[in-house]
Amino acid sequence: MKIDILTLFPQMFQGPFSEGIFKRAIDRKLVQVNIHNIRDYTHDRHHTVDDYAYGGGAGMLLKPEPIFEAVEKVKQDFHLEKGAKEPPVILLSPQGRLFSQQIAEELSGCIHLILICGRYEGIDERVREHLATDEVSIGDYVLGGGELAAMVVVDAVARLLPGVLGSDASARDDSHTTRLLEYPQYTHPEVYRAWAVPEVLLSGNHAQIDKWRRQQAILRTLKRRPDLLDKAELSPEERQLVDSFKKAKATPEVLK
Ligand code: 6GU
Repeated sequence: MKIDILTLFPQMFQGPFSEGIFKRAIDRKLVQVNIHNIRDYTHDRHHTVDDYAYGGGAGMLLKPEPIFEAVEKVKQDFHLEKGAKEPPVILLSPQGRLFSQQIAEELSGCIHLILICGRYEGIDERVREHLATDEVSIGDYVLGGGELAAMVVVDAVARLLPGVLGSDASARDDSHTTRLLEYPQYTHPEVYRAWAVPEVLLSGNHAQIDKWRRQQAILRTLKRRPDLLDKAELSPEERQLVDSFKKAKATPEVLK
């Protein structure tokens, strides 16, 4: 997968892509990330990327021309290489659709992504209307710009690509892929400061362990993110268990 990111702050991307699984994925050419400085696509002497809003109001807006030209350039370069179809052009902004594991999975099927990081007080509406094919937000809070959001999106997408993680099982069993939160996990030592690992995990009985983990995942989701359970794939018995807990006004002991 090739990912082109348009930003006014290319330096911000130095860290995340040079460490850990990301660096390995890039080194192994499973993903190629190119950072483009929007300022490089200006033509005036002062390299102007922003300007006042028509109609007045505080704050500067990102101008459309450098952004259109940057997107057109990276599309053209890729097409010359591959003869590929139009890639998604994703504007990162607090007004976008809320990013989720489902969107990450959807995007992980693309061979080329173009991400535009918004900045300042906003962006000329024509970018949104005539250039971006999608607009994504990572949550209901306001960041200084789309850069950190772009890193979040790229991280979530890249780890779904074949071969990026050590084992495909680790991605498949994640919280949110199964639509349940993860069950509690323990490693050595067996007793730490008098806190023992749950006995069932030491039993060697894998059917029991699987059952316990599944139950813990459901209970934890019910306690922390009951909204997720509506969409989770539960067996009829599990669904009944959840419904009975939900109906009970008193908090069951297991949920405390
Ligand atoms: Cl994508 N951009 C900005 N500026 N703020 C955000 C966001 C994006 N997602 C959540 N907050």
